[in-house]
Amino acid sequence: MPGGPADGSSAASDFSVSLLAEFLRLGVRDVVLSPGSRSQALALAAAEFEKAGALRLHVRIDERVAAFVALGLAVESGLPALMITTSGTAVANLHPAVLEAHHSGVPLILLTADRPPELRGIGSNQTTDQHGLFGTGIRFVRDIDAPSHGGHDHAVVAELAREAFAAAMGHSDAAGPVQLNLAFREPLSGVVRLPHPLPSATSLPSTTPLPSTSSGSVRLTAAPHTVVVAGHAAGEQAESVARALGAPLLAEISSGARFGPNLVVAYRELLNDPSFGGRVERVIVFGHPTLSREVPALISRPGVDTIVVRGAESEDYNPAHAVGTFADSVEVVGQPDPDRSWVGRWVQASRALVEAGDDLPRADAPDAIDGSVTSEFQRQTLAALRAPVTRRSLAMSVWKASWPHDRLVLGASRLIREADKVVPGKKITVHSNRGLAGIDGTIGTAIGVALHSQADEQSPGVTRVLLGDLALLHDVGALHFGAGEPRPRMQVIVGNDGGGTIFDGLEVAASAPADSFDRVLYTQHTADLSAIAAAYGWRYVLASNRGDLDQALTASAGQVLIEVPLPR
Ligand SMILES: Cc1ncc(C[n+]2csc(CCOP(=O)(O)OP(=O)(O)O)c2C)c(N)n1
Ligand SMILES: [Mg+2]
Repeated sequence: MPGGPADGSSAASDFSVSLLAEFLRLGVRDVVLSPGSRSQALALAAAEFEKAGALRLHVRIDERVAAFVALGLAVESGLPALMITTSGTAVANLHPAVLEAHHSGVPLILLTADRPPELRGIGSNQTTDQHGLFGTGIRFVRDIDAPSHGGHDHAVVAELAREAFAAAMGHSDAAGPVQLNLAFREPLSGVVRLPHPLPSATSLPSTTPLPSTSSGSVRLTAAPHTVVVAGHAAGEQAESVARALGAPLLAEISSGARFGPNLVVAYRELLNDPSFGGRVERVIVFGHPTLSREVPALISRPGVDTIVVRGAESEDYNPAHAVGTFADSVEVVGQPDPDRSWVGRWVQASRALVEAGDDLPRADAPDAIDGSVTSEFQRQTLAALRAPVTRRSLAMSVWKASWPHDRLVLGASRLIREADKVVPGKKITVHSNRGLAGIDGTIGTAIGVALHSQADEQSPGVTRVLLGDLALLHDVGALHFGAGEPRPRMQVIVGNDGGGTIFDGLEVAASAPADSFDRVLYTQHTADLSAIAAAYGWRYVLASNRGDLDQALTASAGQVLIEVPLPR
């Protein structure tokens, strides 16, 4: 240890142990890191804590992937993961996940290593202005000078960790990302001395958000022509409020409220119908609606009274600035709408619309009386299995294969919308990065979700990721697991239509020159997905028909990339 004390210790390592220990006391369990010199004290301390069984460590070479893994861990656990990086562009690579966490209210604690002040601003290698790099996308940032030989004050370090943890958890504001920019001087690491006993989360502060202030609480009574909208991450309360009001429930696929007797799957069509959407007078919104144009159009319509119940998001949902009331919480008082025909008509009309659009070839069961299997039935079954996969049948197959112990992560673009249009109610955990709806980081996020949901070795679940081909290519580096990294059970299901076909549905597809449109929007590719799978050690399945797809979806061991060819 050049320049260090004779006992091999270093101020950098002692400080790092103290800081990580305090985060462990606060309840943090997962640490994600990418390699680097300046951050070595934090990284080596994390490695020793992992060996001692005090935390789970996840190492990724790409900071962008690593930060999305941390985001997924936090989405699944409700607790911030620590994200450790070295200095320079490494820190900038955290930015996409930081912005997603900021907009969707997901806790994240960045520990970014830096050079001390005397080495900044003089052209030192790998040194930039890391304080303020994330601008307004961060809840809390502290620039901490390098720990020195004289030892650090444990109380000060503990207070720093507590402040960062509380800010990330949203104890006084919305939950989100925080940054501790930590300078380190030489020697950058030394002997790691873990505390005894090892820290554990005995004094864990509440991990649930603080109760909302009573001033922001709104009492709701049933009123005619009300609908409840459940956007992303709305949570189960949206469903219970819809039931208590006797109102139709327009629940997006990642709302956490897509179930129950009042669910209206075909909400887009019905909102466009004057005898349904045209009659709505009051809208109660939970979560962050992003998947349709119809919901914001409804709220923007004059005469519609909207109440938005605030969730984890950093911004209040307010299309056309037309929302009349924002509430921190709601309570339903009184009886449901006595006119059951309002909700009944929505639910029935939705069912009829979904059934009418059903493109699945049916193999009607043979007459159950004698159990005989007719050749006609066999023929129909075979035809159903051999039918090509459509976006709709892909969404339905993935949905049908998934159960409460599984996790489903949906990429941004067409497939989440297609799924949102058709899948029936089912209480399964669905995540999608809807804070900014980026096509980046989908696989990394899903790996974080999978790692946490399968942390208990008894957990039987599998995490399925359904995404487009460009979203896959964007985050292909997330498929890489370094030696010794835990590999969760995962199915990455890629609907491959050769490029970004969501743009085909926009007005520009008709107005722009076809060749230019293809070059700059569709962005065709011919990447060999089987070779990509092989390169990263994933199994590969080409599912060209519905039978192959259903078979692949039910074989849940290991890591598999399932390619589903789709027409443009
Ligand atoms: C990081 C990021 N870059 C660009 C976009 C804009 N964008 C939205 S959808 C899309 C194409 C997605 O293509 P693919 O994943 O193949 O899905 P498809 O539309 O073909 O179903 C793009 C580029 C985005 N949302 N996020
Ligand atoms: Mg595509």
